Formats: sequence, structure tokens, C-alpha cells
Amino acid sequence: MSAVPSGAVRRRAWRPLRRAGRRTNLGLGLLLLGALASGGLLFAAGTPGPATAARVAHGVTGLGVLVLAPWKSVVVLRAARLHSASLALLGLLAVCLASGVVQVLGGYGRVLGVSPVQVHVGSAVGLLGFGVVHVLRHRPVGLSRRDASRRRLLVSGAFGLAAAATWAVAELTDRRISRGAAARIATGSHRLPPAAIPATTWLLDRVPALDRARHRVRVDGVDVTAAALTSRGTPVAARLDCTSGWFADATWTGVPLAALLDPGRVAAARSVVVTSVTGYRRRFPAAEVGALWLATAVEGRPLTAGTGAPVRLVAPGRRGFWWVKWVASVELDDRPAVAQPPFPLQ
Ligand code: HEM
Ligand SMILES: Nc1nc2c(c(=O)[nH]1)N[C@H]1C(S)=C(S)[C@@H](COP(=O)(O)O)O[C@H]1N2
Ligand SMILES: [Mo]
Repeated sequence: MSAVPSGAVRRRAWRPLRRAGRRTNLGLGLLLLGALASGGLLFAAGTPGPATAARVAHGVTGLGVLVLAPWKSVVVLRAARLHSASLALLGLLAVCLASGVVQVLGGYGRVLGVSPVQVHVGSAVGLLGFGVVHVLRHRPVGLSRRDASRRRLLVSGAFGLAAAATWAVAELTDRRISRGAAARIATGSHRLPPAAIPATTWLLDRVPALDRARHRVRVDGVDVTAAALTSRGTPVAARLDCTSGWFADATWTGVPLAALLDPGRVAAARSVVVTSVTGYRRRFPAAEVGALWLATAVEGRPLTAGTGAPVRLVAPGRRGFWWVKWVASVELDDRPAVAQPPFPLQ
């Protein structure tokens, strides 16, 4: 594709749009990579500071795509032919943008069992696939020295400001019109009352049928019954903040792992792995054993099967996917806590 629009499109396009071309594609690619990266960071962030930074970066890069839309449409309109993979890319982008905005403005809800964030992340992953195909098929854009000229940098800065302004408009609209907006926290999640905590699976996990009276958790080689955990439990207030777009502040009843493990063995280990009967597992730094709880009840009521009965992990300060349900074992380990995929795979 040439940098200068040709033929009918060139004649019809509004003057500033006639420059649509290589730099439009480059800018769009960078924005999409920025949105993917900041979205991933927003998912991983557990604390308000990093979550806010990632959320602003995500809103600016995600909505910044819209600022370049007029230029990209000139590029698309003058293309000799449109490949079906390109149309799929466009469709996924529309779904991704729409579901992102619905999550922000619409409050938490599910339609046919899926939340807007699930549609959003699913379409973003699809975008990545078709995006790679798209970039490989079309001549990859190269950088030239002139891209770093003063004029170019000023133009890029103007686009950056327009993207930030688009995000600010979305944010102000959110605060004014959204019912749930006032209750949104740094990660973007909407508040739910503790009684409404939904049974949530990360991807493909299934709720197992477990016998409350017989269940045991193997803690560093020693079996601990669910009944013993219940009788030793003390209250712990914590915020369960799920990446599917909701959070709930509740009081759980549980026993800290530190009270079940030998301090000498904890000191000698680097990580502690909490594994579900389903195989779902998360690895934590060993030093965190005082901040991880094996819980058997929430708000004074025993856990339900869907929310982790008989025993689940409560990990205050960590996103919901760390709160392993249906815990089968707790193991001390020599490997560092980072020796795991950043997100669960089941
Ligand atoms: C290229 C891909 C992506 C694009 C274009 C995109 C775009 C957007 C847009 C436009 C919004 C609404 C922002 C607002 O109105 O303030 C949004 C929100 C959101 N996105 Fe993405 N996104 C992408 C990828 C991802 C990924 C990979 C994740 C997570 C792994 C993610 C997670 C989220 C979350 C949690 C929100 C809600 C944030 C909030 O409440 O402010 N996004 N996204
Ligand atoms: N074994 C297992 N534990 C799990 C999950 C899962 O799919 N399997 N989902 C996690 C996610 S994503 C969240 S948000 C919380 C949800 O807990 P809830 O079902 O009580 O809402 O459990 C976490 N623990
Ligand atoms: Mo979650």
C-alpha cells in the first residue's frame, strides 16, 4: 500500500485524511499492542495503584483506536480487495470495543452465562490471531528516519491527546450515567453484595461433588479435616475481585496457612502451592503463608458447592483467580513463586 491515497478515494477524502497510509497502520498496530498489554496488566494487577495505571492506559489505547478509525477507513476503502481475514479482524475489533464499553457503562451482568469482560477478552485473543495473519499478509510497515522528525512527533502527540480526550469523555459519561459507576473500584469491577457472589470458573473447570463430612486437605503431608478447619476458623474480611467484572466485600471464616505449617519448613521453602481437587492450582511466595486462609464459611454460612465447599483459599489483596476453590492440598516447594503461567489454564 502506498502512503498517498490514490484515485477516487484521494479526490473524495477530506484533506487531512488524504495522508492516511503507512503511519495510520503503524499507529493502529501500536495502539492494539498497547491495549493488549495494558489489558493483561489490568488483569494481573491486584492493588489499586497499578490497577488504576493499567486501567487508564487501557482506556486510552483501546479507545484511541477510534481516533484513527477515519484514517483507517480511507486505507480500507482504497484497498484493491478485502480479504475475509481482514473482515474478521474488523468484526472482532467492533465486538471487542463494544463489549469493553458495555462492561464500563453497563454494570455487572451475564447474558447466556457470559459477562461483557469474557466476550471482550475472548474477542481480544481472536484479534491477536487475525492481527498476526493480517500483518504477515500485508507488507509489514517499516520505520524511517523521518518518523522521528519534529513535525511527525507533534502530529503523534496530537493523536495521543485526542485518544486521552476520548477516554476522559468515556470516563465522565460513566460517572454521570452509569448506575454502578460510583461503586466501581480501581480494577474497573462493579460491586456485588456478598449474598450475590456468583459461582465463578476461570475457564473450563467443573464444580466437583465433595463430601463435607469426609473431606481432608493434605497440608505439607499432614491431613487436616474440613471439620477441624471449621472449628478453628476465625473471621477474615477480604475483597473478592473477579476479572470478569465484579467484586464483593465479605467476611470469611478460615485458618491462616501459617497456623497449619511448620515455621522452620516455611522458612526453608520458596513457594507454597495450593491445589484444587480439580487440578486447578496457584503458587504463592512462601512468605505469604500468614496472608492466605483456608476458609469453610462466608458471612457466617458454610460455603456452597459452587463457591468452593468444603474448603477454599481466601487470598486478601489478590484477584479472584488466586482464590483456589475445593482445596485438596497445600505444598511447600523449592521453586520460586514466578514458576507458573501468569494466569490459570483451566
Ligand atoms: C486489542 C485489544 C483490546 C482493545 C481494543 C480493548 C479496548 C477496550 C475498551 C475500548 C474498553 C473500554 C474503556 C473505557 O470505556 O474506559 C476496554 C475495557 C476493558 N478491557 Fe479491553 N481491550 C483490548 C484487550 C483487552 C484484554 C486483552 C483484556 C484483559 C486481559 C482487557 C480487559 C479489559 C477490562 C477489564 C476492561 C474494563 C476496564 C474498566 O472498567 O475501565 N482488554 N477495553
Ligand atoms: N478450582 C478452582 N478455583 C477457582 C476457580 C476455578 O475455576 N477453579 N475460579 C477462580 C476465580 S476466576 C474466581 S473469581 C473465584 C470465584 O469464587 P466464587 O465462585 O466464590 O465467586 O474462584 C477462583 N477459584
Ligand atoms: Mo474470576
